[in-house]
Amino acid sequence: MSSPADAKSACGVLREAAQLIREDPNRTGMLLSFGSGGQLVVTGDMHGNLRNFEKLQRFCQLERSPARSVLLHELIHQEPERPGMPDTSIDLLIRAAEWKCKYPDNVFFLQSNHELSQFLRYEITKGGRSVLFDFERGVEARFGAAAPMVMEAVHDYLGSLPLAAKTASGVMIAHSLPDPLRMEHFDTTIFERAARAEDFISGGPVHAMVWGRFHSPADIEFFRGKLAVESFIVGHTPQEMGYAVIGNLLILASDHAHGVFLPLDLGRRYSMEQMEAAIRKFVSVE
Ligand SMILES: [Mn+2]
Repeated sequence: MSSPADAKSACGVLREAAQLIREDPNRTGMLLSFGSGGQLVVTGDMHGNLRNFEKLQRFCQLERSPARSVLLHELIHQEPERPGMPDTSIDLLIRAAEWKCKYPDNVFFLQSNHELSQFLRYEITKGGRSVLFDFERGVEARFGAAAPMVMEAVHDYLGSLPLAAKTASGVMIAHSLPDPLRMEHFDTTIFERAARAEDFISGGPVHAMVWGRFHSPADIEFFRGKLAVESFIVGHTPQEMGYAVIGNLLILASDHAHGVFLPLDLGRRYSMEQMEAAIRKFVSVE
């Protein structure tokens, strides 16, 4: 268990990160925008994977790469190694928040369904396991009596997250896309305005955008036209081999040994083939 001083410093970084995220100069409403300079390193779901996170930090070398940015999502809710083991993904969340505080102009985050569920306290069950309960149990294991205070700071962070990012070259990055049946009436004004309470719950655009699954190339074409973008990069759908390409949608996974990430040069346009060729495996990083 960590000391009360650790709990205090954890709360400090989570709250500072939340404030930086809310006041991000790259942000309008729920959308982050990236210009045409430098590189953006895009990841898929992380789910508490500290090993891949540390590799990402070594690859990014933000201490000497001011023109490189990195975009992360779905940091929390880890599959325990064995049934009954605690979920320790709070450690990754705090480490990532520290990275943001140290490099506020280079580290960015997006909302995801697991983080939104934790924020709303809507339980998700995975193979009969209550993931919110397991996460909170992990925070208790780490911080003991100070756990409720840490959970409040986690809550502040989770409520601060933007929904998507867009590059000047027309790539939209989000945790997922709305379910095909929700695409037609999806409220695209969410990308220009602040979110309201009803946007986060079922039927609202924040909820829809992080929970959708099963997109056909035709669905992706429809949504691409609706948002006037070239292509999408998402996470959310597990990818055993690290990634998948469906039409103009690239799905990345960063939460396991075959996980990947994608360094995108913001000054150039990519075909889907070029994007696929630029994918890096975590195993290739020392
Ligand atoms: Mn997800």
